Amino acid sequence: MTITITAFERSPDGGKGLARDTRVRWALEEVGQAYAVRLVSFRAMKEAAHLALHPFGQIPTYEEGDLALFETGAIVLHIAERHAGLLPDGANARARGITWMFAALNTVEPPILELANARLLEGDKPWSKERMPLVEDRVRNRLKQLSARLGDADWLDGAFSAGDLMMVSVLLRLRSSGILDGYPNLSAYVARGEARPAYRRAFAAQLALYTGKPPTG
Ligand code: GTB
Repeated sequence: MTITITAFERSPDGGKGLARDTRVRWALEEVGQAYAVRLVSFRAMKEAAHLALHPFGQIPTYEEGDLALFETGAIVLHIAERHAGLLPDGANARARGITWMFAALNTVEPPILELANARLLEGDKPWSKERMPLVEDRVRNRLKQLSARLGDADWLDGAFSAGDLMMVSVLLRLRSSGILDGYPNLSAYVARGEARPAYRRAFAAQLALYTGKPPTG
């Protein structure tokens, strides 16, 4: 059955892989599932046809036969449950992998998004300079905790899983801030994720859309 996802017709990052379709592409590449991409403009995202797929008018969405999903956590979990390669076989290890997906989305991503918003949307506010250290501290606090848990392991719980896919995707948003550099094991963890052939294919495919050059990954 054909899988179709949606992505930005014009990504604000010009293809740096930060838009959330990248994590869905990565998951599909990890499990070897082909997919089609439908590009959506910012205007079309808020129109009825897209809102029927995504009530909040965002990308990505995921369609497979008569199934339509939104929210990258739900989409990646769906892919991981239907195909081998993203979650271990044992019930407990599987539950732990899913726990890391939730941790990435519910505990680590929120302060990172707060920082991105503080910089991009609120940087010109008179109170921004005073607030910024607080926002950065919240990110550092999470990174310190995550770094302590990861230690010198390659992945968060044994073999690479959907939990790592989601955590690396979330951490990548920090790259331009330089904050990750203070946590060498997390920087190396992100680099390991990016070095995976499936990630490289996913990244190359989205980049090609915005540069017009064919994917090389
Ligand atoms: N919780 C949802 C999920 O995980 O699926 C969040 C989805 C979401 O935020 N989608 C964004 C969107 O559609 C794109 S990814 N935004 C348009 C809108 O809300 O109107 C967020 C994003 C966008 C651009 C960059 N960038 O260019 O750097 C990075 C991240």
